[in-house]
Amino acid sequence: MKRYQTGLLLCMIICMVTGFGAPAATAKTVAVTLTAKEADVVIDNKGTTYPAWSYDGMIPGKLIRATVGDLVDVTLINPKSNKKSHSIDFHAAEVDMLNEFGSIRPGHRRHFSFNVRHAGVYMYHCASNPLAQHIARGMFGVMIVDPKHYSRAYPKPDREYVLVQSQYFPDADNVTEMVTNRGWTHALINGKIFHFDPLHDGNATRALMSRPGERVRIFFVNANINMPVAFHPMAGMWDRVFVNGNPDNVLSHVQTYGVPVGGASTFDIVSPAERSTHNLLMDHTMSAAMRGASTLLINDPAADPELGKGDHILLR
Ligand SMILES: [Cu+2]
Repeated sequence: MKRYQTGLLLCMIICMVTGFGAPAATAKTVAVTLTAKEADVVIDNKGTTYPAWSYDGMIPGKLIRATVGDLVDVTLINPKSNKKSHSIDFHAAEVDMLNEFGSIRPGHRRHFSFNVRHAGVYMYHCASNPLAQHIARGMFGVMIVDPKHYSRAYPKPDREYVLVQSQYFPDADNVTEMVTNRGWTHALINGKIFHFDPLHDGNATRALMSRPGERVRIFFVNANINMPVAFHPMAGMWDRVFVNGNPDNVLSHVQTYGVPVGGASTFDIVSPAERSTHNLLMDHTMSAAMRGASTLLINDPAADPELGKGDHILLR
């Protein structure tokens, strides 16, 4: 009996340390209210403004996080003060595009709900006409659907970050340029050019951080209009890539992995434990990398313990 109890205790400790079995989820309702906003936002580290359309005035919109089996309960508000019709299209939803994803005029709201059945990282965006313009002007965001349990194949990470890449078209009314992939001058990461890259932008003040040897999980979404992304961690390797963010779709030790337009994947990187290092998380497509699509990851014992945890996963 004593041996049995000791074994059970050991198993519980191992489970707690490795994160196996956590989180023990019961299905819940995740309530989300999003308000379409037609207002200027800042699109670079020096304060340039742009006449955006966005959810709640933020590019990307708020991070929505649910667990497999949850009900996501959505309210979309299009205030009377707006000029355009707007909508919301969740890539995690299996519904009716003409119903749930339909456009609403200024002064109206839409309410619907859906169950999330598949773990992953998903884009959401406005699907109103012209689609290219509503996305290019900033109406997109990220939903993470966590699996019910971590496992050896999908371990609990030490830190998590959300990165969303998009194309910047300064001429906000030129839909032809957006559709034909001309006229984009820069790439945005979480809504700003070189947002977290002080190496390539003297006005950048922030970077991603981890301690050496930590497992850092990047939830990466491609919100471009026409450009696929070749996501690469300079001076490192993706320890694992979870295609579409699903723990069942695992690849090991990948140098560069493609993320299609409107797609997303989850990328784990583990830096050497015995030294401080830096990685540049970049789109290896040079037209994007050299115009804004690179992010510095600093792996240092003095890393801010708050970054990549709790509310500090989608940095702005
Ligand atoms: Cu819209």
